[in-house]
Amino acid sequence: MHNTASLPNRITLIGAPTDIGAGARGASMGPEALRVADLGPVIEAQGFQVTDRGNLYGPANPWQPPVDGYRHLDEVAAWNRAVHDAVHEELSQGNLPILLGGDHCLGIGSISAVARHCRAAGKKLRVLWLDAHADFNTHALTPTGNIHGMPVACLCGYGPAQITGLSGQTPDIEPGWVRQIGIRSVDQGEKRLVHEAGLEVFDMRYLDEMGMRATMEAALAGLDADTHLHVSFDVDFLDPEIAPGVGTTVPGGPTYREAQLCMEMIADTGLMRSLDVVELNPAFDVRNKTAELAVDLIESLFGKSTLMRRGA
Ligand SMILES: [Mn+2]
Repeated sequence: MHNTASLPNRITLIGAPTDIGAGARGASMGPEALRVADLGPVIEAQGFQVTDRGNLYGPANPWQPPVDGYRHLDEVAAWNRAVHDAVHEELSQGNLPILLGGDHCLGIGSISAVARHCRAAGKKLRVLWLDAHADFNTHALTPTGNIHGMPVACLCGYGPAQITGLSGQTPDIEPGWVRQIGIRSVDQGEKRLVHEAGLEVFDMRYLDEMGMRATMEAALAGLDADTHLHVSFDVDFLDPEIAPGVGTTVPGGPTYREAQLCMEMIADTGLMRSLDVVELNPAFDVRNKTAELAVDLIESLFGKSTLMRRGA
């Protein structure tokens, strides 16, 4: 199946330059690093019309300790409201938004907007969460209070009022709509909640045993023309050997070839309608190579195939 022709022709880049939910500073420089690595032109070269609407604006990072298990909750909420509105606006116009993070707490704003859009349009939603971490912590479980470890929980209704139900309904999404891929670091209490909620997790053990192809076949099973596929790409999904420019590296992630296959199989569905690219941290990068790798993989998400295929 090679259906990329059915992707919307108009792509919008939305920068959200903040590290408000992270445990290290620097993801705020992510959007610019992706632009420097030529993200817009690379997608344009594949025949899409790309509009960069610049960066959203939000509160500075006060770098405070957690309060009641949350760091910077008010600031996180403000950033996510801004992201929600921007992403929802683009979807309403029929455009395919790419959120340039920023840390992964911004997935709350982005995916709540997608959920709201899908609810109104009567579309099914499938969320692919490419990440080293499950991001399913709560204030009671979190060892750090960093909200970038909580977005999936918040979207599924486990979180404070300011950052749950942004879509106009709590929970914003059902755990059964999510497929997590590449997971290899989950906190103890978080593990229990992941099982309780019934999240479908394809962890690195699964990937090792089954391979990327079978993993993606399982993660993409059951999609149809009425499904909106959202990809939330945390750059720490990738093995740190190839992607050092992230705040929370975990060894043992997908290789370059495995990551390419993952992206190509998503592209083959022709169903991706929104994308987050988060946690890129230029402060830890080496000559912008992680940003360049992310752009290379995004190019595959938009249909570049390394193999010559009939009709492609
Ligand atoms: Mn993440």
